[in-house]
Amino acid sequence: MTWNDEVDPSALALRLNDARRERRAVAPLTSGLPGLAVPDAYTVQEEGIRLRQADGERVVGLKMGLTSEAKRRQMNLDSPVYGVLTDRMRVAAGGVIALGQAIHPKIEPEIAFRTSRELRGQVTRDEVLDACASVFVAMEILDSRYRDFKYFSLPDVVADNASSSLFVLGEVEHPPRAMDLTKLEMRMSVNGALAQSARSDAISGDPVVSVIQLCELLARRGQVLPAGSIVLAGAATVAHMLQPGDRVRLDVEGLGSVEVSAA
Ligand code: OOG
Repeated sequence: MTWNDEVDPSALALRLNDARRERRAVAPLTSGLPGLAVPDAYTVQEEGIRLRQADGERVVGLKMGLTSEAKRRQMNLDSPVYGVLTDRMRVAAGGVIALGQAIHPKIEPEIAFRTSRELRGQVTRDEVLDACASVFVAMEILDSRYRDFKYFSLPDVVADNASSSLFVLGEVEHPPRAMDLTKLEMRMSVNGALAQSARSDAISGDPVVSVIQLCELLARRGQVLPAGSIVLAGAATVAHMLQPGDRVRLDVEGLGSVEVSAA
């Protein structure tokens, strides 16, 4: 589609950024702009990140979304997307999430990587493992800026930074070749009761494949995965809607655990 003064990417990014800052849900962009395509939506996402950088936030990594069949079915969407993580989105392990700062937050069980070398374009599984210094347990807090957490197409979720809100990382980092990353049992409990569980191959068949896909998606935008990035590989299960008082814990076989509370 062609941008014009009425629907330029910065105006759309500003609309979503204001919604986030004011905790006010808005209509999906495609309800007014049915022609919005995925590449346009990434332009909106990039503009949105520029607004956050202008506000002093620093990019620390990327997140993959819709990498598991469970999530794709739940959201009725068919392909993986990425979003950007900033320093201000990080919650300390064991920390507290203030639900009043969000619109309708949900939490998901994840596996994360930290890169020590740049990755670009088409990469192999071995190249990803060589470029990742560590792998660890993580949870992502999603918070769509769209009304009722409802959007209807990939461009909507891409423009909204793949619904990302906050993330929490486990404190113990492991070498990525120390275990079979496709066979780890993941159990997320809320207030001591099991809420979601899956094996790590629910994430793209292999969480490393999420990183390969991320590099491909970035290459389409002429971008690379920088050294020193945190990468959230995508949720293994559907998300849990957070309620005040929730204490959420994720245990991943071989990787340890991480906890966060909601107030
Ligand atoms: C989209 C983001 C999904 C994941 O890990 O699958 C996601 C959404 O559910 O709104 O981050």
